[in-house]
Amino acid sequence: MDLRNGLRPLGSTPAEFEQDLLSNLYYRRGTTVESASAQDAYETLALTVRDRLAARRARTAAAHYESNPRWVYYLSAEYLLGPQLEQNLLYSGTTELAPAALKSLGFDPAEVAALDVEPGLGNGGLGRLAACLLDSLATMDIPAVGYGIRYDLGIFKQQFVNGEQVETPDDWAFQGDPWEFPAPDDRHRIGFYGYVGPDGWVPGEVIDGEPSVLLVPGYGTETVNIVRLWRARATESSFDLRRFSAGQYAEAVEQAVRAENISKVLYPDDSTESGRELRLKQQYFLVSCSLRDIIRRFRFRNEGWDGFAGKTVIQLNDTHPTLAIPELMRLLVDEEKLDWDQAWSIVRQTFAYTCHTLLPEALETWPVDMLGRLLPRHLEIIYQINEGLLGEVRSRFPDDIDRVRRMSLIQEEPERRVRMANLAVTGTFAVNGVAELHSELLTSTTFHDFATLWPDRFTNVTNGVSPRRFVKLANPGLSTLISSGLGSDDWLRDLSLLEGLVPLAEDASFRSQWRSEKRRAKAALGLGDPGALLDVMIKRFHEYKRQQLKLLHIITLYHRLKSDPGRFGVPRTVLFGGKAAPAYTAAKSIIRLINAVSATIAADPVASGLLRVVFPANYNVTLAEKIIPAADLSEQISMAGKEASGTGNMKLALNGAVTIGTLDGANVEIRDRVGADNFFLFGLDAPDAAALRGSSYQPRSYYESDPELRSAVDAILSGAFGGVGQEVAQSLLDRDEYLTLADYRSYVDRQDEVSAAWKDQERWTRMSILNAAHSGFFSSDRTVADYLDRIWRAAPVQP
Ligand code: H53
Repeated sequence: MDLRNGLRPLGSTPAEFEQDLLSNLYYRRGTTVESASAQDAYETLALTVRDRLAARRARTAAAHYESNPRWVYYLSAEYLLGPQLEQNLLYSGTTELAPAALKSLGFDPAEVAALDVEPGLGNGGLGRLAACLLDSLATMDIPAVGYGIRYDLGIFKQQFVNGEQVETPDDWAFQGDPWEFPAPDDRHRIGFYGYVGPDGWVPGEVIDGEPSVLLVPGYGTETVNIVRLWRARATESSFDLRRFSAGQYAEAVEQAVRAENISKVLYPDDSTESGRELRLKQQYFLVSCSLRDIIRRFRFRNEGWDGFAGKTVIQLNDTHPTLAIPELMRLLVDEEKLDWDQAWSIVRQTFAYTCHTLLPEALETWPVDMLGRLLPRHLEIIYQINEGLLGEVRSRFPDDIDRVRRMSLIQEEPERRVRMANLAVTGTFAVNGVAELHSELLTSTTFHDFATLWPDRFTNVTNGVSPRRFVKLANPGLSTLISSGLGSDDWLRDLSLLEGLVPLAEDASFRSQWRSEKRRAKAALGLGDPGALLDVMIKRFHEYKRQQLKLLHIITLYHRLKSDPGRFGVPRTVLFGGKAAPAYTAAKSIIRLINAVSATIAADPVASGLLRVVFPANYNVTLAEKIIPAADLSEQISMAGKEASGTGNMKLALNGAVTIGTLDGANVEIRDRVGADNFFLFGLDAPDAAALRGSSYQPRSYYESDPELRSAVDAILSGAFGGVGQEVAQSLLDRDEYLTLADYRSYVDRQDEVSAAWKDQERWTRMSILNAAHSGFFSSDRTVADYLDRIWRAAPVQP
């Protein structure tokens, strides 16, 4: 069947688009213009736009079928795709057509657009990275599928009640999701629990995984790839009619509810291990459904197993999908009857693993008991993999018992647990960190033993971000200016072309237009004085990221305003955005204290117009797209050696924010590229920070010897900010795990230089332009190119 010739082309004139809208409104929404609600109009628009992408999808699928290519499969427990409407309008070339057609049918385009809900199926950087990589894979015509979970409830909504974070559920698809295609016929049956009998695993519970497909269009190309998100469904037999008839209504659906709970909620913990069985179930559910699907797709054009690893690379996004390794072993050995060695060789050639952290507490481990109960056969397989691993270690390093203990897939003390990161390294052909520094630290610390045993397995792929979403869509004004400066919009597909802006930094009229765009973005945020420096810290709340350091700086500025105004600097608006994991008490205390400091400063006439702290609730991709274009200063102030990469740092630099930061994660590479003169560096580097942590660090000595630091901490302790947050100051004095006090002086002094630089607006604008000009490297297209070159080795297929 040749789909290329079989499809009626969809309209491309305004009249035709309007016709398509109308027909969707009648035939698929079942209503009329006169009686349509804004929601009807939104869903109709989404269907009309989706149709255009679906036509391209059909052509893409046909081309893929014909060429039987090598596939990239991305397995991720999280995707933060961001709002879909604007992106899909842009990628389908209907950004102008759509609002015109809506208007002429009597709808208000702005009201309709406001109904687009972002699917918040991720926590932070890792989930957003997955979305940027999918965008780039499609843009670069790489045959790829993303696999994930279609959580009913995404990342919680954040509200502030008396300054405290309160979480409410995010029922994002309550009205339905017009962008997805449910595919109930592609269900797979998944087992849990049970026992291992003579013929293999006999599960004690089964559920169905049902996929929904979301379209992932490429920019400036025909390709439309897909992401498949699995939803847990009870099997037909799980409704207990007998109990229902007996009036036991809750009991009758109990089994079904338990089954469907698996895809109920995204776990809102970021970089910490939750240790809950339901999360382990989710992980197995994701990998088992996805592997069956991958094998099904392989079978379309291929037979046997010899060609599998040649046609398939499966990227594991962090350890969350690591159970894919024993699961593929089980499928090959138990179901396909391959011998162990052949199966292991296929597995080892198929998987690759990206590690996203350096925090030891974020490296997942699961209790052996729990894993063995939930997945008895997988535990056996893990033991067998471990035997092979430890055999290799013993033969390379005879009598090195300590090394064997460290590298084992099983941690013995204080409780027996399976180390998922060790399993991921053992079962893959490539392991990468996400920034140069991070990858170096992985091989020198976290995975040092493994890097000694298998040095060739380790590599780096520095993260990147989509310039389509984070420049073009988020910042249309600046995008137009960049295109006019460069003479074309080719930079959207080759971000290295931004280097062409370098000479324009010396052009006064270009600088003035650049400043106008910043001011316009600030005005759109509604932050009052657009002349004030907008100082932005947007990211998850975590002590290692050190929002508390920013807070000490704010309090210091406030104290200077009151007692030493000559040292204050320039008018500033400090903007925070971010959520704390619901169970992370210390991070929630910091949020509460920020809101309290904000209120105290707002109520003080001395500060008015000079210093403001704003903290809009519920930071998400939608809000990020509004904040990033407006930012002047980007806060990347984590303790060196803790942030794996960061990607907000890249988005902000690309939009002309100047960074104040430590030598951590990708900050190092940003500074190398934009130049030391255009970056405000402060603080201990990773080796010095590690050394100080390793010695007997005395936070109190910094407090005692620095009067400004002392008065900032004392103010919190004395209850000067609504009487809250004392525990934040106390923990800084007592422990200060992330060296906040050690870096305080260097940070505050650097901030004084920021203020001085801001006073010279021409100088600042030059720095801002140069930041954007030299940040082309941080495109996720380059990231994908590096993955292709170092790990994936897949080639483009053009529809
Ligand atoms: O992944 C980002 C990094 C960032 C890192 C983050 C991350 C998560 O969002 C969740 C779990 C995890 O282990 C790491 O913290 O530094 O930029 C994408 O690589």
